[in-house]
Amino acid sequence: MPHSHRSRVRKESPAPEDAASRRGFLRNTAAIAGAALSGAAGVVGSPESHAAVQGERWQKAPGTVPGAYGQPSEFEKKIGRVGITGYPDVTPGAGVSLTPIQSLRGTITPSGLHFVRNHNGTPAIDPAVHRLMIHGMVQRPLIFSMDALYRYPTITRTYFLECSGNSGRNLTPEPQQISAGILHGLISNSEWTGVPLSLLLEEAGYDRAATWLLAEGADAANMTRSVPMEKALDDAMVALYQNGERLRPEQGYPARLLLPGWEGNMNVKWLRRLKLTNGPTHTKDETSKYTDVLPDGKALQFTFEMGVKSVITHPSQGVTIEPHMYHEISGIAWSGAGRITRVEVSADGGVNWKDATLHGQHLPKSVVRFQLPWEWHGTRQVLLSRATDEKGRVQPTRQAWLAQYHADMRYHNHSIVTWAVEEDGSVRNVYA
Ligand SMILES: Nc1nc2c(c(=O)[nH]1)N[C@H]1C(S)=C(S)[C@@H](COP(=O)(O)O)O[C@H]1N2
Ligand SMILES: [Mo]
Repeated sequence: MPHSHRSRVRKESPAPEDAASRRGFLRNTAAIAGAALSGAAGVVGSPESHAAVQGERWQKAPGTVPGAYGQPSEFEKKIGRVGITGYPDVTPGAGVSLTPIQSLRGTITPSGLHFVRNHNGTPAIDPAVHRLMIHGMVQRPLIFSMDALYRYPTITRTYFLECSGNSGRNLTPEPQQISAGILHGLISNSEWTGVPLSLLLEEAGYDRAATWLLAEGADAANMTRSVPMEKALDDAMVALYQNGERLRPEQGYPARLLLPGWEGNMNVKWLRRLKLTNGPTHTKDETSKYTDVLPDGKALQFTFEMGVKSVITHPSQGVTIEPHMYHEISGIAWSGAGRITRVEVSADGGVNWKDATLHGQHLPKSVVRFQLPWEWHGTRQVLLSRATDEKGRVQPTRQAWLAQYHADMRYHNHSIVTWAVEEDGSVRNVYA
C-alpha cells in the first residue's frame, strides 16, 4: 500500500536502509572529532503532525504550468553571483561576477552561476554575422561561419575554469570577512561540448613549423593571448555548448577557446581569430598582466597550468553552526595537472589530518567534491583542507606560497584556505 498513512509519514525521516548505510558510512569515514556520532538533528515532523497527515496547501490545488525556460525556486532567489566592478564610470563592463560556491553542492556549476570575468563587457554577438578565422602559418586560411563550425564533429568533457586572479582577495594583510564565493569564487565547473581544436587546425593544414598560435576575442577588450601549439594539438577545444545548451553570452557565445586546466584568461571568449605563428606574440594581455612577480621584482611570464587547490565551502565564512551536532565538512578540489587523488582535512589548525571522501565524477582537470563527517562541540576549531593531484603535487600552505613571490603578486594563489569556527559557532576567515 504505497500511499498509506505510514509510508507518507516515513518520508520525513531517512528510510531505514538509508539511515543504516549512513551510520555505516560515518563509522567507516572515521568522524574527525572522534566522538560517537548521534543521528542527524533537525529532522522535523512527527506522525501526529497535522500538515504531514493532511498534506500542505500546495497539494489542494493544481500547480502552475511550466514556462519555456525553467528558473530556480522563488525561495532560492537570494542565491546569485556577486558582481564587482573596478571603475564603474569608465569601464562598467570590466570586472568579475563571482560564483557563490558556499551555496552550491555537487560539482557542476549551474550555467547561470558560472563566474564571469570580462575586461570590457559581454558583447551581443549575432551568430549569423560572427566568423572564426584561422590563418598565419597554414596551407589553407579558413573563415568559418557559425553554421559551418557547428556542423563539425564534437567532443564532450567536464572541465573547471579558474581565473588566475582567483583568491587574490586572500592576499590582503588581514583576512577579510567576506564569503567563500567572494574570496574564492572565480572557479566554475561545466560540461563543455565543442570541436577539438586539432581538427580545425588539420582542416587548415597547419605548418608543422608553427610553435604558437594567437587567439583573439571579438569583444571591445580585444582579448588576445598566445597559446603553445602543443596545447592546441592536445586537449584544446573550440567550445560551443555548456551543460548541454549553447554557451551563455557571458561564457563566450557563440564560440570560445577552451584550454583545460590552464589559467582562465587564455580561454578566449567570443573567439574570432586564430593565427599560427613561430613564437609568442607578446600581446598586451600577456605582458601588462597575467605575469608572476618574483621576490626580486622580475616578472615571470607564461604560467599556464593552474595549481592543485581545494576550498572548504561548508562550513565557511558567514555561517553560524550549532554545537553538539553532526556537520558535514564539504568542499571542492581541482588541479590543472590532472585528477585530484586526495583531499585531507584538519579541524585543529593543521596538526592532525584525515582523508576526506571524494565524491562526484573523478575526472582530470575537473572539480571533485570532498566530504568528511564532523561533530562540533563548541570549542574554537580551525578547519583546513589540503589537496593532492595525480602528479603528486600538494597544495601549499599560505606561508610557503607567499615565500615564492614578491608582495605585489596577485595571481595563481592556490594556497591552503583556513576557516575558524569560533566558540559562538560563527565561522571566520583566518590566516593560519
Ligand atoms: N574575449 C575575452 N576573453 C576572455 C576574457 C575577456 O575579457 N574577453 N576574460 C578572460 C578571463 S580573465 C577569464 S578568467 C575567463 C573567464 O571566463 P568566464 O567569464 O566564462 O568565466 O575568460 C577569459 N577570456
Ligand atoms: Mo581571469
